[in-house]
Amino acid sequence: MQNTHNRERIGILLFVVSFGAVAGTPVVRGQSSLSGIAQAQGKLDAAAASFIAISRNHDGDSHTQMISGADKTQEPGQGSVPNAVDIVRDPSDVAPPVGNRDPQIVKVSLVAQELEGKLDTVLGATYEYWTFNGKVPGPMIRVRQGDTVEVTLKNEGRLVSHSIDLHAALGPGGGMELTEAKQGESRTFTFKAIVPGVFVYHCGTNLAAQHIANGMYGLIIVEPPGGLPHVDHEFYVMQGEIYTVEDLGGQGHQKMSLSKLMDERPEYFVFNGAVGALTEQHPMHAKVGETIRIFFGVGGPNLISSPHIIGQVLERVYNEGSFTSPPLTSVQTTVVPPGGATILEIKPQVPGSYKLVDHALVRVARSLVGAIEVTGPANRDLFHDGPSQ
Ligand SMILES: [Cu+2]
Repeated sequence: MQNTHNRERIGILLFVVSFGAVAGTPVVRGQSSLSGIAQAQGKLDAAAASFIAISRNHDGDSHTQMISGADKTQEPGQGSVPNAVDIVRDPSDVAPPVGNRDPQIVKVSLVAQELEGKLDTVLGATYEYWTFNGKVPGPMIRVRQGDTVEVTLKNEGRLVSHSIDLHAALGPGGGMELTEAKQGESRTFTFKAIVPGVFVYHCGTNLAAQHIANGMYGLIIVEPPGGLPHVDHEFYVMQGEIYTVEDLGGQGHQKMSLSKLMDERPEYFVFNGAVGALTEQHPMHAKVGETIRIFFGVGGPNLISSPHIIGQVLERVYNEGSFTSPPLTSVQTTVVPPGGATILEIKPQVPGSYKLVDHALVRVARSLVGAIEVTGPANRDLFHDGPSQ
């Protein structure tokens, strides 16, 4: 009952805070920070700015803490697990392009690891992540159409079996049965990557949704012959859901809630595994006029994403991760299902901070936001304050 009550309260407060900030009227504690951030991010529309401000203000406190009803007298970090590790995958940690080469044998080594990781470094929240190679998402695998891919999964976990199902592998389970490894075991299987595209891989061990929610997902890119067109920057972003017993904004170790997982009701939505992963920790950087490619996947496990970059129109979208269909052009917001992926391409012409969001915007308040920081000369012809002359 208490949880239900808190959730209702969060919903009501979120509505009040966001509506108040949009309307520019004084609302609750944090309004000054809301306004400050809205001004600093002047290129954001007001609604988006308010949501982002809710997600995290920058005075070292967190607005989510207040709206979740947590004890405001607690210091950030109190109750944290001392040996928690950073599980965030830097979005610039992209596998190198395949380029123009003939098919070959590619060997991929993955290690299943169960780690106490940092969920929210400001609040000191931690979570027991299950990972491929210690980061969320797992490493990007990048091969050429026609390559023979030998995948070895070693299970270094101490709790449960793990496996890998690659959506690029054509055979029962996508390799899941062939790689199911108990604690301490290592399993290998081989497949031929005959279909090009951007594919999700994930742990398939029962309960697969639990393994995925805990962080066991990644992308495998199967490039067509000749490779992909050159761009100036490539990034790797995946969206996930985290289901904790405690409401959003808790401190210390956060236990997983299987009942919330079954109800498809996450407390956190995250890019690359943790709160602030693509803002405070690893914002993406580019210069005006440079081309940016984001490999974007949804681990999920449950909910559809509607990726959008505030202040940009996506120049190209490789819809559903397909390389055999021509990319869509001039797209405002696209859609990516759980277990699906896409490529988002932009070329910003105006300097500033652009926010990658899921346009189900309340998820920004549940920490789902990334930053693309673009530097360079102003472009008054395209965008400026004040009247036209
Ligand atoms: Cu697993």
